[in-house]
Amino acid sequence: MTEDNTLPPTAAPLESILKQKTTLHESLETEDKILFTGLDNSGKTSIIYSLKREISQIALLKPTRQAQRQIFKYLGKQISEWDLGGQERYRIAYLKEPTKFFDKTSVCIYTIDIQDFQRFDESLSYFSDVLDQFKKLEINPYIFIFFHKADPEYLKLNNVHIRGKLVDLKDQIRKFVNEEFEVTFFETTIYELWSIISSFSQILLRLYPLSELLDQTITEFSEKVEADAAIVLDQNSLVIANYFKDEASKGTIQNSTPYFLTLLDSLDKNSGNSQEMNINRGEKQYFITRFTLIKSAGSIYLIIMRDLSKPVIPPNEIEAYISMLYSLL
Ligand SMILES: Nc1nc2c(ncn2[C@@H]2O[C@H](COP(=O)(O)OP(=O)(O)OP(=O)(O)O)[C@@H](O)[C@H]2O)c(=O)[nH]1
Ligand SMILES: [Mg+2]
Repeated sequence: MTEDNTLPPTAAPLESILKQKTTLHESLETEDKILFTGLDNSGKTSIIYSLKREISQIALLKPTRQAQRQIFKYLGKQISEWDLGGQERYRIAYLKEPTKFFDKTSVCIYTIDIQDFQRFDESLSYFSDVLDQFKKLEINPYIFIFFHKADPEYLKLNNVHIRGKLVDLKDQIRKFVNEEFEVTFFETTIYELWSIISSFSQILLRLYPLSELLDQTITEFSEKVEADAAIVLDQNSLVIANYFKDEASKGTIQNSTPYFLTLLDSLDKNSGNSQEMNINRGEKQYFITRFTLIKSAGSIYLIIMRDLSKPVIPPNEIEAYISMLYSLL
């Protein structure tokens, strides 16, 4: 894993470079510390790999040695992520030096392997130790409990049993927390990447305003697919997020947008389920798609404008971006 400190490409217009440099600079200064802690083998490092979409690495994982600190970018934010190896000897070491390991934590993600009943008491006891460190340091991080390894197959076979156990665990955790911290529970599994992405997006929404996350993700996505402009609109044509490489691109896409929306809607009515269109117009190619969010009945439109010379956007890039939107909106 590498530190991601890349600066924006020099080809970008000055305005956008300045904007990004400020953002990068500000976020480096105010970078939020996210602590992943919990017993050994509970899945912390696997969760981090899942967030980075480095799933293939999970099969090769070894127990994490001591504390591993990385900076990584997620939803356009620089996150300082601390993965505290959970083996007992390390846990003892962290508790001896709370300032070094626990101080300045904004978010604490505590993972519990829900398939490992035998170790629930041990996990609760360490959780209580971690809370004590925060209290000692007089900090008040958000606490997120990941009930991890909530694999679909496992839940199907053990649902009744596990539900009872999780209710007990939640009660005990709330008792420890004693309303001194804000605590939220998630069920996660590496077999449903979505469970991890959506939990993490909700966590970031506690730290940053939604508008900021939307702006940064569309910029990141547009640069990746070499778009001149991109717009996300809701069904009332209200702009949810947008990116323009320059003023000319802004003018071109804004002029074309009403035409595309009408076209997409009329196509859809006449020809069943066509929710995607590729159109070449002038020197530009446009990709337009419409999708529905689970939470609201309305549609969301994504319009991307690129130079005609660019190759087609890989569908998985579009899917990944739409997944981000799903998890944020
Ligand atoms: N069934 C299942 N196994 C998982 C899941 N996530 C991780 N694992 C497995 O759990 C084991 C431990 O995962 P790690 O990510 O190394 O655990 P860790 O918490 O980082 O452990 P330490 O580094 O020792 O603290 C690995 O064999 C993973 O493949 C999951 O969602 N479901
Ligand atoms: Mg680990």
